[in-house]
Amino acid sequence: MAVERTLTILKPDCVRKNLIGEVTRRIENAGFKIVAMKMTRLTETTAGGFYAVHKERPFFGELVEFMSSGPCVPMILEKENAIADFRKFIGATNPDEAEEGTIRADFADSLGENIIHGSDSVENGRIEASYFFSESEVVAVKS
Ligand code: FUP
Repeated sequence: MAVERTLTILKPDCVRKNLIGEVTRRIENAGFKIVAMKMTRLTETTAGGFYAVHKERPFFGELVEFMSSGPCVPMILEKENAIADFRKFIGATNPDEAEEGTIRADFADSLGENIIHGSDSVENGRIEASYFFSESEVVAVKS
């Protein structure tokens, strides 16, 4: 299987609930290598840009408001089959539908505030990673 990269964001609810450490520990224990990481705060404009694909959807306004409501922690993660494995690890978008033991099942309150993001394809992962990180901020990590 190919080594892939995925872009995750520990969303503002994750930060507010003091879950950065717990979620990061689980990410590392699941075998994902963190190759870039920072804390930042999106503005309504940058949050809207990140989720531009959803701009015609009825939930877009709330999504932008939530994603810019406080600091978040984006990371680039590397692992074999990272895209699919990470989506499985975080669980379904709606925490009510997320499998037991996943991040969203364990920690998310609602569909709108669901703790964590994970890229849905290698190509989108690349685009999303470049939204937060320059090349010089991505490090080579030995396994
Ligand atoms: P995901 O790929 O799991 O992050 O889910 P989507 O790209 O479909 O949605 C992005 C974010 O929009 C979700 F994390 C939460 C929000 N959303 C809603 O608030 N309502 C919806 O019906 C769908 C998504």
